[in-house]
Amino acid sequence: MKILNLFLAIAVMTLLSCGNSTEKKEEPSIKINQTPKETVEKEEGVTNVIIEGNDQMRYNLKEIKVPSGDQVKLTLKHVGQLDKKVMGHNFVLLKQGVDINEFAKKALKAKANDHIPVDSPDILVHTKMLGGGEEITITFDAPAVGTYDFVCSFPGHVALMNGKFIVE
Ligand SMILES: [Cu+2]
Repeated sequence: MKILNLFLAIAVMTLLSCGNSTEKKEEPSIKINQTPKETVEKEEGVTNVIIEGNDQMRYNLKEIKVPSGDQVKLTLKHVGQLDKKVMGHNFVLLKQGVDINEFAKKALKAKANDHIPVDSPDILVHTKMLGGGEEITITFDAPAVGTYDFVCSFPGHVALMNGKFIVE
């Protein structure tokens, strides 16, 4: 009897593992169907830029290159889950010659305006502050040929969240 029980147990386990393996095989095909590839239509004279910010206080881009004379359609996506009060992200493009740390000090004080200093002469363009799961698109004309700094002006983020915006 004992041997028969053991045999049955093995048979059941084999059946169960077979069941699992067929389930696993189905997963990839479902995933492929659920994630259609993002298609960005190429418009003449328009450069699309998608930049992400995450819960680890990072942008996914360190450098953005744009041809001069183009219109820039920039989308900022907060791909994290944290609230904007604890892990807010924005995209602030600064004028040439502005020190990013000096700017961050001014931004720190501008809490009432989502850390964008009101009427700041340092800023070319900026997005609003986003929390996890949010995104926003802004459109602007590429500034003159040159290299510019972009930062997130949320308190403490500038050290990790900065990069170069290059117009060429
Ligand atoms: Cu940030």
